[in-house]
Amino acid sequence: MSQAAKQDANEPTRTGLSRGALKRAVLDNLFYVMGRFPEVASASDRYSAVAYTVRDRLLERWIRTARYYKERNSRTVCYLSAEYLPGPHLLNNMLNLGITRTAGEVARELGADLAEIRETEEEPGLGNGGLGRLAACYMDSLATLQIPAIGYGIRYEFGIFDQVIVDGWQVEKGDTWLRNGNPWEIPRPKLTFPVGFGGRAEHYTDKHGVIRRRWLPDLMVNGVAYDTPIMGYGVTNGNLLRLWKSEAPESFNFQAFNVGDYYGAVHAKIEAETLSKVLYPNDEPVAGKELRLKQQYFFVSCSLQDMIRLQLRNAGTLDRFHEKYAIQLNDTHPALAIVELMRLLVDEHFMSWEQAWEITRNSCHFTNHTLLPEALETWPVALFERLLPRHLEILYEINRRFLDEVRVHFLNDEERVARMSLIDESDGRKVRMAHLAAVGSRAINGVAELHSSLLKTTIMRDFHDLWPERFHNVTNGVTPRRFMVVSNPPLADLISDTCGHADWIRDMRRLRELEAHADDAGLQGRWREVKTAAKGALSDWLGQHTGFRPDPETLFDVQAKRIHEYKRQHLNLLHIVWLYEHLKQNPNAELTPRTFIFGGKAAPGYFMAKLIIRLIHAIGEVINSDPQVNGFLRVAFMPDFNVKNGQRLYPAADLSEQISLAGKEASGTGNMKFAMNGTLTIGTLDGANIELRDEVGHDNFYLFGMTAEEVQQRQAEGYRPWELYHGDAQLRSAVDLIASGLFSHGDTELFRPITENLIHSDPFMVLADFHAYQERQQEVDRAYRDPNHWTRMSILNTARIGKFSSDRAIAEYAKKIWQIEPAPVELAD
Ligand code: GL2
Repeated sequence: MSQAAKQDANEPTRTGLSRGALKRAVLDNLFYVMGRFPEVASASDRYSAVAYTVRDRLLERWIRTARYYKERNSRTVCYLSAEYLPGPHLLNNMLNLGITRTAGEVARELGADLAEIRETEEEPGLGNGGLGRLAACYMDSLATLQIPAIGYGIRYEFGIFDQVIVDGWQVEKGDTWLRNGNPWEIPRPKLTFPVGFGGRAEHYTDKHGVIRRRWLPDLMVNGVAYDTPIMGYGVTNGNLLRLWKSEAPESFNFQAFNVGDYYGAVHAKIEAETLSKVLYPNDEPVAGKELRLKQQYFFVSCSLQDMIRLQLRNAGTLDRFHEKYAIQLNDTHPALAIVELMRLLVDEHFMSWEQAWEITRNSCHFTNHTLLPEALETWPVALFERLLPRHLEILYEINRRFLDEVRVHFLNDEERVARMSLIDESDGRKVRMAHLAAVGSRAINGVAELHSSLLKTTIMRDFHDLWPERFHNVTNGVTPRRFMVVSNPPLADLISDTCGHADWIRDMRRLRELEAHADDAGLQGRWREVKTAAKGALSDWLGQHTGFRPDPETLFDVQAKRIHEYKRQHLNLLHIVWLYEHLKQNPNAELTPRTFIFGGKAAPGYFMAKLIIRLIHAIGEVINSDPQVNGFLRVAFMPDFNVKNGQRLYPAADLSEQISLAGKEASGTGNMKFAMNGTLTIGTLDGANIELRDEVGHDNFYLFGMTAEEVQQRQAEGYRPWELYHGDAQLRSAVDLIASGLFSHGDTELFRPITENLIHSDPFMVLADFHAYQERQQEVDRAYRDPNHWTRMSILNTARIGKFSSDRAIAEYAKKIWQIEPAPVELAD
């Protein structure tokens, strides 16, 4: 070997992880990719240079993984989701590569600060809330558990809006997350698939003389792949998040242009590009908008065509498609996959109906995420037919065969047949997407035990009667990498120190080792220091962004989630108003000083939710400027609650509010993120709260309120909120104080929709649970005054939270639902 070659071999590789290699790569990227030198580089240039450095290292592992999976033709999970909320990538990727510390040192050597660099990162807000964030947690765990997986979705140009607060009102600002480029994605302009809309279906005779059916769409759109690598923690495996962007086919433009229809050409281009422009900002959506149906079909079709391409390349036939792929439908948004896969197999790959159905039904699995009737997707048949005429025919044929099966199973029960049909005939004809998803899937699951059992007895009851063996529960989980290690490094270090290892990050059950130290005064002291520091950091941030800096010595009582009446932010507010009155009347009352902190976006068209945000601010304005109560009571609102801001909140909270009406919140995942960070919960027996309370211990959880069963009973008896209002003086006076105009400069109209709704209809039974809530809050108040006791409970919450790791959830899916094994990739040859 020549001297030079020897020297090369000793040099750190281009993608080395040593300090020297990283430093050289950052400088190279700044120079060659950003075209800058350090003295003139902006924060955004520095961020990009560091991000490209990390990305190169991901790519090496990711490509190795892709090659390995291809060689083994590994069974692969295809997670189909209309939403992903991954949060900022940089620190999470550094953590997964194991270079956080070294990267921090390199940044310092280059005169930069990693904390400042991370602040400049825009997060991809490609989802609304829990459901989208769950998809991101599952991508993290799939890679960490070394399970081959592709996440398919839409590359929205505008994600969830940015929330700003103006005069106490939510104002939505367009989210331009791509304006500085996106170093994490790799565009694949050659990897595009055509997607049709509209037109008609017709018979034709093929070259063998067989009469077939085909679709002649009248609009074509292209889906272009954009790939983002998703690394596992501490492993070489890297999976793929493949998002589709819509574009107009080139030929379309030219055709129109040539006949002089310039406007037509441009219009067609715009229409095609509109498809992936914007995320619908409704969490648990109500509206049945045409563009949304188009988006759903668009991403589902691209994804299935991609899977078929890969399978044909690897196996040469589609006969064993279902052995290769486990498709997971994240709610009904991608349920069209069932019809589209049938169309592709039968019309385009000439498979028999029976074989195609066998493959489809053995490939798909369906997760339901909500029982709220208004969020169950249906589409008017007329709209469906106009956009997808051939799919409607296929859907009718699926339905015909399915209903025959129902008739044979339940003789003489036409009412049941009508209830189960894929078409709702009761109020205009509508396609029921949940029924389609159930009929076309091998497995159906809910996301917490209560939710899964309610599914079987309410909206999916008939399906459970028919196919009980298809029903499962997989309780949600969240990733400890992002929500502990990245969000709260001092807590992660303290835990590792106490346990003597960091293995809990991969095996969260090992957090139980903390239990033995829960009474240890040394640990308790350090635990409190970590919490207080996080509260200080949150206070500083709030001070900078809202002008109000809460006192970190007060109890931080946090409710952060989408604003929705069923989540009952207004129950929290009624309690605050009651406390305020109580303090005014009893200035010497013994009370723990508390700061109530809210965060969350309201759907732009959801009037009541927006008014609740206004009310939070209104109450805050009055209370925060009343010197009589200021030592004890304050209200803050964190604007623009998203993943990044969530990471500031979870470590800093003392108390987490999980107070939805029992039976309404399918699971909730914020509850888990708070508890991981040593936050105690006040909550109802709803969603995953029930399991969380069982895990952390009933003594370490503040339970209140009706059970789901009691709620049903109460509703059946006829719920009369006005009787509660008249019968409880404290409750009445809290509602009246809001109605009086005290919080609205004398305006008695502004909040009337809220107070009238509570008194006269109260669909989420706020008044019924008020008393129990208030009592439990008094207990919280007392308990917080005993720091050792409180800290012990806090430690035990973290110690016993292991079940709620998304690693556990994914391991359950792998075993119970997908029957898939890990495929570990080695880095070194
Ligand atoms: C949700 C549920 O409301 C929530 O309780 C659950 O934790 C998540 C994830 O399973 O799914 N359903 C839904 O439509 N959204 C949710 O957050 N948006």
